[in-house]
Amino acid sequence: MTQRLEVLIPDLGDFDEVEIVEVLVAVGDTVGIEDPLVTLETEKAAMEVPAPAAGTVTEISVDVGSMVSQGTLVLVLAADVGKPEAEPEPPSIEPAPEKTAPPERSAKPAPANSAPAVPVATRPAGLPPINEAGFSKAHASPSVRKLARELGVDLARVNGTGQKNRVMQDDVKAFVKAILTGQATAPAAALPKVPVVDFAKYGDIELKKLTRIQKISGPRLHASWVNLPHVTQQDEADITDLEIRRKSMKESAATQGIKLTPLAFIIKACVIALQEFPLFNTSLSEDGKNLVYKNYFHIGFAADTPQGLLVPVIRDAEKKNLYQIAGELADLSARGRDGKLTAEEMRGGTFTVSSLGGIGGTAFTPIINAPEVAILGVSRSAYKPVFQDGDFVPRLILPLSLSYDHRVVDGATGVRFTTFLAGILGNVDKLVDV
Ligand code: CAO
Repeated sequence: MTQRLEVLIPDLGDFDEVEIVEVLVAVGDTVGIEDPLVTLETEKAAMEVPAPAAGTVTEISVDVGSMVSQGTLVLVLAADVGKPEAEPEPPSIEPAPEKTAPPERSAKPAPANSAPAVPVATRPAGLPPINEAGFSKAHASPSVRKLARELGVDLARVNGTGQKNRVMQDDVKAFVKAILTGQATAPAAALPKVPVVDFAKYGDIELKKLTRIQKISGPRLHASWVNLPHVTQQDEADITDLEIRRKSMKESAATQGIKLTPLAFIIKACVIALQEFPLFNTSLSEDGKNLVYKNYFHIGFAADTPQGLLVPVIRDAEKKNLYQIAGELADLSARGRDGKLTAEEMRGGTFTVSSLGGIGGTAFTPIINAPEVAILGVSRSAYKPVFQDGDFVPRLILPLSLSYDHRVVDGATGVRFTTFLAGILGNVDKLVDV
């Protein structure tokens, strides 16, 4: 049985009017209780409005860019009734994963229907610090979040015993007890801090705000760097023949409005290599006990935009030919530069390519787009003398830098992958035919 449920913007505390920066659902989507519906952004923080009940979205009344205030209708749910989830709670606003400012938001008394931010006053010794991004993503009700805040517990580290692994009050208490009684060890201590320097003491300075994208991508890059043991395998591919073929195809591609750059060939080659080495298209499960093999190839590519680094995703790249891939590359990167990509167009990637070849460089260490397990970095191709049949001949050499998660891929497999990839790039017929 369903019931019409209007989801309204709750009390915004310090703010009268805020902007909707993301609409995370579409009409027809099924949502679970507390699934995020929209993201709001204030000068201080991004916040999500979660679903107050499980159900199906039947109407959406806001768009990206809409200014909203308390009581504005966000959307209408056909809410499932009759099978209530554990611990029903009133609607609340949760800080969005990428931004954290709960202590600031708690400057005023928390509104009745929002999850109040509670400063950590009594963190028991030995508890690891809270990772805000993980905390806000954890599956728990506002009252459990409040308890975790009070106790200084990082919800992301607590095993949930509720429905769909929802973290319950008893789970939080058991977590603290286990650490206090020595039954569980606290994870590694916080990272040592870099020194804080008063730069103004040494000369004139100016402050420039990070862009929204920089604020989101910075912590994600950092999380990958500190959580995933990176190894970067350097290699080279001979793309002399590929480049001759690309140039011969460039004009006919241009008549279809397509700019055929080396990157389309590289992405195509990566898909073939991933099909041969599916390990590189996996992710570690959250508990680290399983590998998730994905039978689809959604290839992300790093795009340099005025707002910062974006990673749009080419979906089902294995089903697309070179022209289709090149067309999507151009479309996604142009819209990325204009700030017109949707969040959905940057999700679900299984492997990423970061090409700096249009700019320069000879090698670099790309950071894995976790939870993916590998990323290919590409630098600028250059003619080099290669010894062939007793002579040095000029060949166009493309530098490849493959970073992989060493928990998943070992060194021998890493170099087998780049060797295979270089072979594919060296055999252009394999790329053009498929
Ligand atoms: N070697 C030599 N030349 C290359 C090359 C390579 N590896 N890759 C591209 N080029 C050439 C192209 O052929 C093109 O030349 P022409 O105009 O003469 O044909 C020129 O460089 C510019 O290419 P492009 O940048 O417009 O197109 P692309 O498909 O190579 O790249 C995109 C598209 C979106 C990936 C790129 O614009 C970009 O943003 N790159 C930066 C990615 C980045 O920041 N990565 C780092 C992330 S942190 O790890």
